[in-house]
Amino acid sequence: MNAPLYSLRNKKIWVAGHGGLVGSALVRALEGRGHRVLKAGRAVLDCRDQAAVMAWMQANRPDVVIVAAAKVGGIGANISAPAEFLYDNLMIEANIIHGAYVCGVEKLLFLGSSCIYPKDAPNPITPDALLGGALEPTNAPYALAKIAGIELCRSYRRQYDCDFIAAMPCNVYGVGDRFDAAHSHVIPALLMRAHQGKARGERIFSVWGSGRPRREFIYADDLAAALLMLLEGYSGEEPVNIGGGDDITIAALAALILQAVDWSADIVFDAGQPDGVARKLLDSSVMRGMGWAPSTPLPEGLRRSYDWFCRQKSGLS
Ligand code: GFB
Repeated sequence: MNAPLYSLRNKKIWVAGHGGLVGSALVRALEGRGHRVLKAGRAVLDCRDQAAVMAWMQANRPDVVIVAAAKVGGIGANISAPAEFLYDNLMIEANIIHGAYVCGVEKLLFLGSSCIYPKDAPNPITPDALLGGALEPTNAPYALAKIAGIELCRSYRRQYDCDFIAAMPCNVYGVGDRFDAAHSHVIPALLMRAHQGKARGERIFSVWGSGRPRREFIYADDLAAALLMLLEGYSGEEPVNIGGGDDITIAALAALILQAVDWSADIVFDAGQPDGVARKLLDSSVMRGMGWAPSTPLPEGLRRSYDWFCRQKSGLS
């Protein structure tokens, strides 16, 4: 193996947002490799508060920062709270990225989302599609905040030579996800709804929208492995796409969810709910070129996520 561009060995690594879906997967990956991880829960540090972020960073002096802290949610959450999706994310990323510059952080990785790309971008989507057209309206505030984060990384790199990079994952799911019928992303929302429908002995599985949109998914631990590879092997101003490699329709996903939950029901589409963007398959050739590939097939990832959800519900973990 080639020597890494940047080694994480003996570095103090702050995972901002360590309790979230991606943050907790990063902590598992980093601690599994023996790295020292700094954590600051929400009760300790509100990342929207510039003075608090600066004081915490100056006191703790991380060498490496991963910006996994964000206000996130599914299509319903984005539609119902556009102000927070824009404001919270702008504040979090501006405070942490500027703080990293002031504190002389050696390497910073900012996490965005595939929804930064125009809604009509040709698939698979390459980073040069950025800002080439109108955004998907259901998540434009979130997307604009994430585009600002990419531009912050790029600008501090250009002006101050900071080694700040940005990664754009597709839809993430897995252990540690937020299960909430109205606000979650599609996988936790449907797993939860199927779980409840089965428990109540129902025969109808209600799924939002037409079932025709296609989505690309990545298991959180596969994403964490890719992110560590990027930290050690990538330095550049272009955001790096990270996707599972193929996409499926929401209708096909719903059928997989029924299998994962072992529930026999008829899938009924609720046309009163939004579809969002029709398709957003990423071109992940940079990651593939670095030798990364996801290792968790979707049915397996769904089973693991559902097992975790059931254990949480029964208070076992
Ligand atoms: O996961 P999701 O909310 O995110 O929805 P987006 C994906 C697709 O699943 C949409 C359909 O076509 C939904 O209509 N869907 C079906 C459902 N049933 C459900 C359900 O019960 N709950 C949910 N949530 N969806 C988000 C963005 O877009 O993707 C965020 O809003 C972020 O900003 C995230 O970028 C990755 O892929 O549509």
